[in-house]
Amino acid sequence: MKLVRYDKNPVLAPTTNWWENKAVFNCAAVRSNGNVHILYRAQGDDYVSRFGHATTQNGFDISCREPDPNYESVGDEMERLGVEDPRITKIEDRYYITYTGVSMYPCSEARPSPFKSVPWRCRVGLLSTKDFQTYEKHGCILPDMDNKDVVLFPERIKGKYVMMHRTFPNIWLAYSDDLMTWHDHKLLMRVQPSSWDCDRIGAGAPPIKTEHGWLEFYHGVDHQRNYRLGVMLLDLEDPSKVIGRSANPILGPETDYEKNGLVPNVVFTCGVVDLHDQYFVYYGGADKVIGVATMSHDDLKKVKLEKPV
Ligand code: BMA
Repeated sequence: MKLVRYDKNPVLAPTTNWWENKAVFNCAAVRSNGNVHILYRAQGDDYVSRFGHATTQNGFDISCREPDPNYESVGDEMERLGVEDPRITKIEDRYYITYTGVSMYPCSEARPSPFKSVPWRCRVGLLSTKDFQTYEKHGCILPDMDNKDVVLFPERIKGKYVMMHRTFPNIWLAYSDDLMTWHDHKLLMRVQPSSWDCDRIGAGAPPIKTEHGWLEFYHGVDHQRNYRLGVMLLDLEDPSKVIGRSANPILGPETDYEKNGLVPNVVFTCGVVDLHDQYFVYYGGADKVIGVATMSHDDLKKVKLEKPV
């Protein structure tokens, strides 16, 4: 069972605006008052990532798109190369946005990176908003730790806030009383040897509560650097118990806009919306454009799940 691409993809592409003329990709998505808000990562002439904002009413066609960045990080050394890959979770009456703040370690303190190249420093930040116009910056929530792919669960579980994060190359859980200080880090799922998600995995969209468990759309990467999407289901009461994960990917790079862009062969989601009994999966194609693909609730139940090793 696979996601079905919208036939008019991509739904968002670079414009001639200087801050988003190279790439628009990896967007958060959330429903609010009859709209889907899309907060996307944009790169322009300076290759610094900022967030752009667009809305859609039917989930497919863009109804509004702001001409200026909706959010940019100013004056924060830890985010001097920008803010990437936003994920939105509505908790009570606020939208919380987790994202990756990117900079470089000073050469004098650079530590070996897994890719033996630029010593990127990736910190996870937290913002919140009620209206996608004004933002409160809460700061770094995993200090002193290179990390990314953080998603928040939409409600407390057994009294605690819960997040998924990615300590390379696996997906972990952590718990908090206040969304700022995180503890009890616990390995949730490892890469699966010889599988589509053998090299690294990361959470995609914030988990969605279903009668069968927490539904998580995640990305998996193989040794050829193909980024694909799959799902996992976690126990509702104890999300550290994985009920199952996709035996096969539900979306992989097949079209031209998924194979050819700034980074080839990438489909990468940060936002999924439940609309008209369908999951609308918004995803970056080859780190350059945004597409949407859907799956009905009934079809999702047919996705072959297996126990992780
Ligand atoms: C990941 C993130 C994503 C990107 C992906 C593929 O590490 O940086 O923003 O889409 O790599 O390049």
